[in-house]
Amino acid sequence: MGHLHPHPPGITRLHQLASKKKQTKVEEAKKNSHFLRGTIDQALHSDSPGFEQDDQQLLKNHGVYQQDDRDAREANKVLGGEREIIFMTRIKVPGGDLTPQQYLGMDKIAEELTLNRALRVTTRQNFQLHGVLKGTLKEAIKRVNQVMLSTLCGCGDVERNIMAPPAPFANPAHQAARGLAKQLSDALVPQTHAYHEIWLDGEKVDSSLDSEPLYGEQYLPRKFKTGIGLYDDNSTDVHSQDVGLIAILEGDEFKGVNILVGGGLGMTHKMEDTYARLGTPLGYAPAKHAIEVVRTIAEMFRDYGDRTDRKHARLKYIIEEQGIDAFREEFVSRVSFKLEPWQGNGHLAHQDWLGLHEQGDGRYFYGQYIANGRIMDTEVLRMKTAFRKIVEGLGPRVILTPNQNIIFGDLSEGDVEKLKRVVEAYNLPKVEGMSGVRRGAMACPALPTCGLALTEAERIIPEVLDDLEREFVRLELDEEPITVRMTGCPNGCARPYTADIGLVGHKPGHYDIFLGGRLAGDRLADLYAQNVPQADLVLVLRPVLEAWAHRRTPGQGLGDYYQQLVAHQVAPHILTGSKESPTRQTVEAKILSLPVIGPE
Ligand code: SRM
Ligand code: SF4
Repeated sequence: MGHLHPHPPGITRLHQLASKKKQTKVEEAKKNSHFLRGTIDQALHSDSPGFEQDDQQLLKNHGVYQQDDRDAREANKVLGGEREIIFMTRIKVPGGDLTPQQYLGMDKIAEELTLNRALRVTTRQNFQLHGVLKGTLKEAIKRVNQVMLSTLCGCGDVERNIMAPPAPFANPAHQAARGLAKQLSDALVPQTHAYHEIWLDGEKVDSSLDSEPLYGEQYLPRKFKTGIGLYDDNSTDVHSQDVGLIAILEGDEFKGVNILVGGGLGMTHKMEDTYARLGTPLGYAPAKHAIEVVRTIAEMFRDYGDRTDRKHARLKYIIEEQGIDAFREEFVSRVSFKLEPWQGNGHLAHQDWLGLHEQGDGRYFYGQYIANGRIMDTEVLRMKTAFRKIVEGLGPRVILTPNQNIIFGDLSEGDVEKLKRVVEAYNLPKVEGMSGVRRGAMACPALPTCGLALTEAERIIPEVLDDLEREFVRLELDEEPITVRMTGCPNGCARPYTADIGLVGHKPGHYDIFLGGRLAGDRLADLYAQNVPQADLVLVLRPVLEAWAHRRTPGQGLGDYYQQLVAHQVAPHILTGSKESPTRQTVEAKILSLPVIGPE
């Protein structure tokens, strides 16, 4: 650990925090864990319903979260029962790319080994299984590995799943940029034997023989995220990543990457020193150095991240507090190549890739909408069965998208016809006729599985979207492309702070409304209204929606229009002067006081 380079005099470099605080308990747990072993194996084979605190922390690095069914908490309390412990496992899928066999393997695992029989596509192109029981946790992970997938580093203080633009275009440059996700994933995976020993019955290795050249025995100070984007497809939200790589393609060649550092969205209510932040440009590197770029930044995070306070232990705080110049100096001193200036001045665009598209090799891909990424069968929609039929019948390439949807790729014209018939037969949601708000909506799981949720998100968003759709139809805005993202707490798992409308759980039944992000994902939203009851969300949004509908310039998106209001000092914080929930009267008064802003 601590491979710090000596600083030549006169050069600004990063410095370690001069904190006298002790390292956190999680750091202690990692340090004492013998490379992520802890007592996980013993606990797994014991009668205890769950794992001890330290093991719970270590388990995250194995892609496992101990949770409980929060719906059942009250009943269990009243009836004197214990919490019902269940496990979430996160399966890493670099770039979201799956073979048909992998998809079908995951479908079967979900069917046989989870309580809700569902697969969930996450906002980082992974799969999550919810409601795995302790008795079958090992079997679940074993079977995930049998289909050549892994849960290692699904969560925890390591490099998380590497995201990539999901569209499977045949162009070699595009393929190469997407392929980088898998290469990075392989290059940054931990070397410990613990995972194999515990879950795959691998040979027991003396932990003194283990070593982690990149991570060290304490691993990273916190999670670390990398996403690859393209100027014409920023669905991976590169600005919200610790490292965002914008791939520069020229003809058939993947030339290099513009590098953003220090993005991150998590924050905590009432803690102003926690905040969402967009990545800052670091420079440009030729594609052949992309792995070294990410590895070096991970090493710098390892060496300088704050191990005394987990809320402060993200790369974004290093960049914000010590400045990009110091960071760049240090980076340049560590890498083997010359960092070049940022290339070009391209603008990012958003894509959801829903519906049918040509791949460029005579074949097609089809993006299928999934509400909140939840692939399951219900009484009204047998989506999981339909997907199984498609994958069994057509053997397509399968790609999970950063918008929680799925792409079936490599389809011939005949396959497309068959796929369309399955879509019809199972009445799967189609983009034709789908409102903009629904199409661009995402919500995090929140209740009942997420232990950090303050409010509902995934379960309530259908109602919220119904309300919003009615309003958008009334204002003839229903075809507008827009992102609406909802989370059950301020951690930002559905990336609400870069959306046009972000709805963030504040206290049960109440949400903060953020406005002013946009589809491109390159601008942070502002807090517009605080602590709004769910039933009043549309009412509180109405003044801005009405003004946008009637007074915007042609084609101007909601986020852009809102920023115009901000520039004219009409907003921000129309309603945030008071800590109280806004009442109907205050909202109506604001509507009346809102000045007319004409087109620029
Ligand atoms: Fe997240 C924690 C779900 C993407 C920021 N996130 C959690 C946990 C594991 C709750 C916990 O720690 O106990 C949630 C599990 C709930 C459940 O029942 O499934 C959870 N996060 C998710 C997912 C499943 C949301 C989704 O709708 O898909 C996403 C899984 C991604 C993946 O497959 O790896 C997910 N989380 C994100 C993102 C978006 C992204 O990465 O693009 C963010 C914001 C970006 C960032 O990291 O800044 C995000 N999650 C957080 C945070 C805040 C971190 C911080 O810096 O403060 C937490 C809390 C924590 O880590 O302590 C968190
Ligand atoms: Fe849980 Fe909050 Fe993330 Fe939603 S945003 S999944 S409530 S941590």
